[in-house]
Amino acid sequence: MKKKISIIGAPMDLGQLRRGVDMGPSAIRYAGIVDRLERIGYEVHDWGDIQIGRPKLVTDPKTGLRNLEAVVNANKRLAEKVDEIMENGHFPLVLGGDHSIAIGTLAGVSKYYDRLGVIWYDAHGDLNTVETSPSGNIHGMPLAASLGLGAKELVEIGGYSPKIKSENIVIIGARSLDPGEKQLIKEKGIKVYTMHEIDKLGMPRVMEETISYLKERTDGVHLSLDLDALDPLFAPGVGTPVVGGLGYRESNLAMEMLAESGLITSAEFVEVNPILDERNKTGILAVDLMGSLLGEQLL
Ligand code: HAR
Ligand code: MN
Ligand code: MN
Ligand code: MN
Repeated sequence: MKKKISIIGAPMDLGQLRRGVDMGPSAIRYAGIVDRLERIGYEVHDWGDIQIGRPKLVTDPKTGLRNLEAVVNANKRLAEKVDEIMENGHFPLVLGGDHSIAIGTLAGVSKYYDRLGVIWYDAHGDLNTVETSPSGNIHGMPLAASLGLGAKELVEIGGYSPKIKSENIVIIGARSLDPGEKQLIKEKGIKVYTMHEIDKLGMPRVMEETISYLKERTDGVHLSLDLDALDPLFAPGVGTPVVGGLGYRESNLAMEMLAESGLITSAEFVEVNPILDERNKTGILAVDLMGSLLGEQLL
């Protein structure tokens, strides 16, 4: 694990319809992320937030895509910043923002690896394209875009594609997949632990399998953690909650096992929406998970 962490905020709420997730980075900082990581022993650099602006909300009448241009522009800026963090040899920790920002994060990170792995910890697959999306919301598309599928403006962010290969992805926590996403998962043979498998195997086994699967085939692993992977009981401050989700300890254990593995080389925490939250419960949870991921010891 690198000793220096650089935090970058992406206050993006244009990849979906509910305002407020742009305040996610503030809520996570307010919950004490910098102190928390410094106490573990890291040198922490907070790079502040990328500029998103306040563009007029638009839906493309032909494709149904929402706010495409603004999402693309913000992701290009994020990709540049993440690239700079990588260039400096720091561990990039990206704070969302809705999940559309993963396109920019991966664009910034992936060029530093030949075989980047991704753990997608999420209730959703985020594998929609223009054709399969039920909503036109880009936060339902970042994993597909990173595979090189979907609107070319999204796919080409960072100037290269694809960022990742389907065999280097593990999705954990899925329980709300659209028909087109299910088809794509089968077609590409993407490794998915749905809630069903997690219930059956238990989180320790799921993480052991995930870690050994990625260890043998990748040269770096990005963790993209959508707070809606957790049950809304623990993470009420998200835009698209889905009941029957992962537990508080279960998720901390997953992060602790990742810390022990030394596998993770970059991370992002997304979809924290303080407007929908209860006393920053979800922001505080996010910081707890980051502490576990980055090696905080209980004893
Ligand atoms: N699958 C749905 C869509 O494409 C819902 C998107 C999911 N919301 C998220 N992403 N928070 O994980 O619109
Ligand atoms: Mn997501
Ligand atoms: Mn690469
Ligand atoms: Mn989600």
